[in-house]
Amino acid sequence: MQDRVIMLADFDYFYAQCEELRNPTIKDKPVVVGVYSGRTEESGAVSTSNYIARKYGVKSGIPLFLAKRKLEGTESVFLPVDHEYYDEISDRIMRIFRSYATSLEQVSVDEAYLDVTEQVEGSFEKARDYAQEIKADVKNQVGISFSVGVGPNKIVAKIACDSHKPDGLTIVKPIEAKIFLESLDVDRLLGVGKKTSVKMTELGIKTVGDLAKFDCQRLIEVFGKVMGIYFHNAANAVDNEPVQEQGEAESISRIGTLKQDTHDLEFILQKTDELTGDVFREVTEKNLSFKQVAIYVVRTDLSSKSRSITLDQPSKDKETIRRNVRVLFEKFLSESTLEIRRVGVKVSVFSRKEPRQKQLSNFFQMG
Ligand code: DCP
Ligand code: CA
Ligand code: CA
Repeated sequence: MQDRVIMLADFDYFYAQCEELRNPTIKDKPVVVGVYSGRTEESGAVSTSNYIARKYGVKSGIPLFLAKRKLEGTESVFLPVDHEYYDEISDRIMRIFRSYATSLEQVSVDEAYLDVTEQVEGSFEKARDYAQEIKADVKNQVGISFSVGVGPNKIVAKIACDSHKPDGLTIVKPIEAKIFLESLDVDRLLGVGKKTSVKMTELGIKTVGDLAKFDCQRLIEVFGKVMGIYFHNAANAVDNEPVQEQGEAESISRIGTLKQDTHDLEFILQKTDELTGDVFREVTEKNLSFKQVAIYVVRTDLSSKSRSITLDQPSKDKETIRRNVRVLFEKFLSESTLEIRRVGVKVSVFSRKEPRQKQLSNFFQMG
């Protein structure tokens, strides 16, 4: 079998980078994006932060009050998460990725595997230029930077990507893959959680190299057949999992800013018609039927709301989206007098053509 060339792209400090994109004046300051739980002004947790804030020890998961304390005396900027906005940016980048790869597997809002074997004719030399080309294209079109790992399979690509951030590009050729993994702690491997890692320590396995040398039969006895074989192979940099689409998207949406803030239905519908056109094009491309139509609204005071309608029957039809968007806006405008700044159209609850394929990741629950 010809060696595959697999890329993992992971967007840099993603939520915070999106916020910098929307407001470049905050770029040189510590930026923290968090989920405010609402109980007190400062309760909640940090979702992520830019690299300036990270220098002060502010990272994902820590309490917001602690982040505030660490950044005391700086010109820090704290912002609430805006998932619709990040999803929209993520979708745009994923669409660009798709044009560069034979297959694309999106694993989260800010991460995707690309199989580019054909595009670079199996060459890891060409892969370097190719990755740089994709980075430049996304930077130009969207304005977001990301890190890339290139390897002969998904496991190696992922770890390669993690090894150099932000704006990294790390290439691990097939012949280097085993040595590249050897010195890492086992818990760097996907599927080695806390419990598994404790068990491995008991077995005297600390590094991926230890795991690679460990008797495979023993691994199967301890972790079961599926995971035992997976661990043995992964540690030896063997991974034949294909890069494959994770079923269909959960939803397809577009958001846009109105030319001026307004409360006028027809003015708003002009904009949503454009958005509906784009949503419909993607629905058609992917040959999907949807059962839910939703609108998203950002008002002048920056508060955001969404409303949805569930259809009786799955539909593939543009007119159905338009009609329901109109109904939703008529109702929404009659309930709220605030002017509207941004609007979005979303369809979701897709009928699947076939059931999702069982993924190896389904087994990771046991870790
Ligand atoms: N995220 C979150 N809560 C966490 C971890 C992550 O809400 N505990 C969100 C915010 C991140 C996004 O997921 O921007 C992607 O997570 P990553 O782990 O990839 O981290 P970042 O993209 O923020 O930073 P990095 O540059 O290290 O990839
Ligand atoms: Ca990231
Ligand atoms: Ca990520």
